[in-house]
Amino acid sequence: MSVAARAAVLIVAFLGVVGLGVFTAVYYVGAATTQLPVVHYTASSGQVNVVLQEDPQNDSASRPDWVAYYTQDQASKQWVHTTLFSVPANTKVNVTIYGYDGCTPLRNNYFSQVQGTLGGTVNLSQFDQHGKEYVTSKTTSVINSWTDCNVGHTFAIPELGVFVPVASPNAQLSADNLCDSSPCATSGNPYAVETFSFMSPKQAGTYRWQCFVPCGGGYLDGNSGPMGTLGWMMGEMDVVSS
Ligand SMILES: [Cu+2]
Repeated sequence: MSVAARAAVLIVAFLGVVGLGVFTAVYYVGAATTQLPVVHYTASSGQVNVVLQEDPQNDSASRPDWVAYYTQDQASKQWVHTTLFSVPANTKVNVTIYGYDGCTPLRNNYFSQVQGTLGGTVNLSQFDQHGKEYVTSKTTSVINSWTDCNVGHTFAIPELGVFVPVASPNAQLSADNLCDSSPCATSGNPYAVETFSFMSPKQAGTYRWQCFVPCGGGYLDGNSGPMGTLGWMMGEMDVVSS
């Protein structure tokens, strides 16, 4: 082969590799990060209320079987299929999470320990599908996912040291009666409600949040799919200057 022909082959091969890289970035990374709405929360009296739910499934056309978080719009109370929200800086953030998905023992039970919340605790209530409250407003610093099956996912903002196990319905309710249509409603479904607070940082910026239960069913070690995709088990909290 002549030098020119070899050079041509090399250039074509190089462009092929570049093209594949661009395609991968746009198709897999770009597609997952575009088109997601951001729910903006505004404070009153120095506090802001963030409301989330996590479900065994979701109402998307593309990935209906993936576990997912939803974020509640502050004004309309509509559930938005997104994990992007914003809060003002240096503000007390009160988080409420409705846990509809069933229990999965944490792979590392260290994350049963509540960390980084005000008081180092969460407040927990659990309801069966008839609305009967079987755990009432319990303040706790641990939700031990290995002694009882009662954790569905986690909510963690590693950069802020916030690690919160998110409660699920108990083992029997998880096996038999879970919500099967998203976004889930409190009537007719078993669920847990958990509340906790933390201070948003003084520094404006984007803070990644993440579930630490390897809940990507059907993926290697459960660590891909929804676990690695914004809008499902991974999100961003934008902290905006107030
Ligand atoms: Cu999860």
